Amino acid sequence: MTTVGSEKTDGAQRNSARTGRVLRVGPLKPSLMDTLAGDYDALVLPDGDERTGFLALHGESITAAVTSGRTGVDAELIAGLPNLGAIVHFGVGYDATDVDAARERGIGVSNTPDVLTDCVADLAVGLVIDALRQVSFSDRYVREGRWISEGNTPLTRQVTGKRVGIIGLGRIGTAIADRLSGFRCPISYHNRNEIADSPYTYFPTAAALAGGVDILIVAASGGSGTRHLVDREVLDALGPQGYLINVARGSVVDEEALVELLAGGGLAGAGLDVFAHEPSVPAALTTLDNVVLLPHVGSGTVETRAAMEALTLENLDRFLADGSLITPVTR
Ligand code: 8YV
Repeated sequence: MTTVGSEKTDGAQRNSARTGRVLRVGPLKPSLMDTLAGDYDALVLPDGDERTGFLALHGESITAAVTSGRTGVDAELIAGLPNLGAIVHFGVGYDATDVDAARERGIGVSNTPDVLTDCVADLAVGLVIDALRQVSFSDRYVREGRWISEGNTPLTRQVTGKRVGIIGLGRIGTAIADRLSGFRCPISYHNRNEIADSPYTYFPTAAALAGGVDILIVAASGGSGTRHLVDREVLDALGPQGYLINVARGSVVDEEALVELLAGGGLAGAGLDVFAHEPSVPAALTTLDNVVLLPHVGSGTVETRAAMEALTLENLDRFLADGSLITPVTR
C-alpha cells in the first residue's frame, strides 16, 4: 500500500493517518468530487475500455472506494480491487453495490442514513398533495392560458383523512407516517416483519395493504429482495381510485404494469421521484396529467446534501484512520 500525499496544508489534518488510495466511482456532488481530488488525491475510475488498464495499474493500491447509491461498486470491480477495505456511499441506498460480494471479502460498506430522512419524507408528502390536488397540472394549466380559454380546472381529491399504506416502515417510512398522521390519515404498513409496538396497522402482504388504502407509498430499500414487490397484483388491488407514490427505488415497482394501469384508468394517479431506468422515464407517463414526475430529488436540498457530504467524508476519514466506519450498513 502507498501513503496518500499529505503535503497540502488544506487537507493535511484529514490526511494525517491515511494509507492506501481512494477511488471515486461515478459522479458525486461537485464539492465532494473536488474534496476527494484535492484533499485525498483520489483516483477516478474510468469507463469502458480504459478500465482494465487502469485497474492493472492502480487496482492494488486502492483501499477505499467512494460512490453513490446510483452508481455503486459491482462484483467485477470488487474483484479488480484486491486490497479494498471499504465502500463508502453518498446516499442511504446502496442497492447498486454488490454487498454480498463485499461481505465475502470482509469489505466494510457505509451509507448516509438519518441525515436525509426528513427531506425525503417532506417530498413524499409533497407528492401526495400534488398527485391528489393536481398542483403540477394546475400550474401548467395556468401557464398555458387554459384558465382563460377553458375555465376552471376539474375538482381534485382531498388529502386529509385518506387511508395511507406504507411499503417499508423504516426511518423514511416512519417519518412519512408521522407527517401524514398530522393530516388525520389512518396509517397501515407492510414490512418483511411486523414492528412490535408500532402504532400503525400491519399487513403481511403488499397486496393486502394495497387493497385497504387510498394512497400507497413506497419507502422500501431497493435491491433483489424488493424487486417488483409492487407488482401488477398489488397495483390492481390499489385500484382505479388509488394513488401510488414512490420515493424509494424504481426497481421496487413493476413500471410496465404501472404505466399500463395509469394510462388505462386502472389507477387514479401517481407521484414518482424514482424510475426503473433513470434518467429515462417512460414516454407514456409524460403525457398523463394525473402523474407527477420528479428527477430523483428526494434528498436534493442544500441542507441535506451538505449533511450527506459531511457524513460521507466522516466515514472515509474513520476508515482511513482506523479501518472502521461510522455508519456501516448492517444487513
Ligand atoms: C440520492 C438516494 O439522490 O440516498 C439515496 O439512496 O437515492 C438519494 O438520496 C443519491 O444517493 C445520490 O446520488
